[in-house]
Amino acid sequence: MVQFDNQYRQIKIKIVFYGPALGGKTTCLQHIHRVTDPQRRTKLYSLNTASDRTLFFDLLSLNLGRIRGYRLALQLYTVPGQVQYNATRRTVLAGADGVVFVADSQIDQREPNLTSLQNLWENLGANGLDRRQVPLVFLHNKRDLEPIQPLAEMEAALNPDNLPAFPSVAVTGDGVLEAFSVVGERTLAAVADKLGVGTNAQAIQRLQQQMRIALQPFVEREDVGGAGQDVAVTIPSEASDPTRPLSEEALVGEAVRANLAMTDLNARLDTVSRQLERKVRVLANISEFGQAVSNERDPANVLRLLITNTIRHLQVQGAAVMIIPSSGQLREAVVHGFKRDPLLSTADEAGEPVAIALLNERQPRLLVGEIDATEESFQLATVRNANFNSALVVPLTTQEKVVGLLTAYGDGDRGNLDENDLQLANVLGSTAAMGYANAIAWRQLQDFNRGLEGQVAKRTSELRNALAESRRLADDLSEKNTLVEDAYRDLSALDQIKQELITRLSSELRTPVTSLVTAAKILERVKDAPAEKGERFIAIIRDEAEKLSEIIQSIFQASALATGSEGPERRSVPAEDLFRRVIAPLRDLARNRAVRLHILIPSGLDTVFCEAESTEAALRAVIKNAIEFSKGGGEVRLEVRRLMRGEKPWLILRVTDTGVGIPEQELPLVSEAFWQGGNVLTGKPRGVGLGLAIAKRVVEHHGGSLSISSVVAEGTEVRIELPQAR
Ligand SMILES: Nc1nc2c(ncn2[C@@H]2O[C@H](COP(=O)(O)OP(=O)(O)OP(=O)(O)O)[C@@H](O)[C@H]2O)c(=O)[nH]1
Ligand SMILES: [Mg+2]
Repeated sequence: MVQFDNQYRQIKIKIVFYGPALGGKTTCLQHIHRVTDPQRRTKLYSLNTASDRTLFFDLLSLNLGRIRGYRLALQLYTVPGQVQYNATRRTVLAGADGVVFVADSQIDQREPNLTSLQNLWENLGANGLDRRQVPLVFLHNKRDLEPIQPLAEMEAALNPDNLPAFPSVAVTGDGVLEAFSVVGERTLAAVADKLGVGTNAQAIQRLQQQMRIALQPFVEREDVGGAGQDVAVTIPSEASDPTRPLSEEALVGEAVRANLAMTDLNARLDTVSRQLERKVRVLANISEFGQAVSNERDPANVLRLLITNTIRHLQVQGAAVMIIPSSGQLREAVVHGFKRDPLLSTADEAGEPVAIALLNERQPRLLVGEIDATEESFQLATVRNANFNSALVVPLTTQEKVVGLLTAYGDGDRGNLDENDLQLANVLGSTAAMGYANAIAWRQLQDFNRGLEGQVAKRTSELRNALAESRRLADDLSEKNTLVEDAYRDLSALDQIKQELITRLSSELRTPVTSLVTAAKILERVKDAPAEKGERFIAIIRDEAEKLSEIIQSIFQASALATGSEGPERRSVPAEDLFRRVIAPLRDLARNRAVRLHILIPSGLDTVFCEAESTEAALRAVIKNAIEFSKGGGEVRLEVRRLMRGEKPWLILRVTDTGVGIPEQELPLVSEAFWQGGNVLTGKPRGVGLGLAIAKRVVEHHGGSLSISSVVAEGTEVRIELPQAR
């Protein structure tokens, strides 16, 4: 009779190994225990006598996984075969869902086999079980011994209904699993309806498949249904009168029940210790997970760690980690068990993904139970439509900020996710959320640092460039400064020259103009005076006017030379004519000043290629200067000679005087415009001081040179060298 244990969410199916004493029942269970996956079975509980004869029963519980959220446990019992333990046999047989009859093949066991089978029918009846309803298979055991009954004989005696039967050798295990598989499958099929899978052939097959997996020898695998299972046994209570002394049979029954209860307790302890072991393992894994997550620098890896740990610890078939990127729209980052998360890909009535509504709740939630007409039911229906049975959602929150959502889905075989699973997922989720935020912050810090380094490098190079530029500007500035200073100096010099020019011009011009005006006034007044007196004044007027014209011409010449404007065209002038024209106007001046004039000009000088007028004026100015600065009775010499320099003829002129001479320190200034030796002269200076300066310019203009040497109080020599040809 299938037992539902709601407290522990277990379904227990009972299969009893029945048969004569020493037939090999316990040996069969030992074999099954040996070859099944340790993760799927409990210990083998045996209550034996000292000689290993079963006193009460043997019990082995096998875990077949989950069905409808219940753990399915296949419980294998043996009964004591010895005749005297009938009460015990009956108690153990109570609620059996399937039976394996272990017959002893030895010849001498013919009778005990039949007696035991008869006893089985009786005890089934006594427990209210219909022998035609309870699946039964036969094991003809000890086929390795001699002498044994032929199989056909045994079949004829024990199995007239031709139920499944197997020859076996329990000590080696031959035939045992085959028989057990068949009774297991038949039992599962018989109780399928009670298990809630109805007569659905596929569901039954899956159950049977589960059983085959449970029996698969020595296959180690992950614990898929939670380790260990309870071996709770419901003990049928016998109505008893506490005042009446117990019969022997009742006493045995009580003892069996007490032992069953003890075994049950042991099995539970076993389960609890397994669960504890599992919890410790999970805790260790979680701490390992926490460490891995906190060391992780890549946010994507944190999410991957979260999903693998969720699948591993929750034993779920589907899971997803969704995140809210900076764009704000929730999206899957990692998925397992499907292409798209069902809660994200299904929209609710408002047209929004179901996952968004769950995210906004900011609470871990279980989606499990029955579908009714509520909103939650819509979420559950989404889960069921995706072929899962239950689900959980955990918002990933760090520092009050939701960064994403973790979902996990369990299918029908896994059984419903529960509060424990939710708690575990929450721990994983919050740990991962923290690690995720850390990894992102670390990455931002990296980016920021990189940006900072780049900026520093950029600024440094900008500064370096600016520094170089400012240095260049400073150099430029100092160069310009020098230019400005030079220009300023030139300008001040020019300004000084200008001032001097104005002063000299006004004083130089004042004299002839005053003389002119005075002479003119006198002339006016003496209109009637004798004619010779008038002529004298007219002569004065003419002289002064000439001087004035000379001064003005000098100024023009100086200005022309200063501005570099072109003079008249050059031409070949006969040298002798040139000197004659230079000297002629000076003879009177020399005579008037009582200065002797010595002119030494050789014949055959040929021509000079020059601007006749300016050259004449220049030479005249030099000689005139010499005359004017000579004392009365002094002498001015002009010597001209011809000199060949290479192919080219040159004229060399020396003008010497016996004048006041020029102090050495003033010599360099002599040929500058406006310098005039007046300050060393006693008496009024003559001319505007342009004479020598203009002469020097004119000579240089013609490719020649003018130099001066002088001794104070002895005299001055001016030397002019002038190329004759072009
Ligand atoms: N040679 C041989 N010996 C077997 C075989 N099966 C069991 N035995 C032996 O038979 C003896 C009894 O086996 P158990 O398994 O204790 O028999 P049981 O049916 O549990 O007996 P009770 O508990 O007294 O009812 C043991 O010594 C086993 O080793 C078999 O197939 N061949
Ligand atoms: Mg036994």
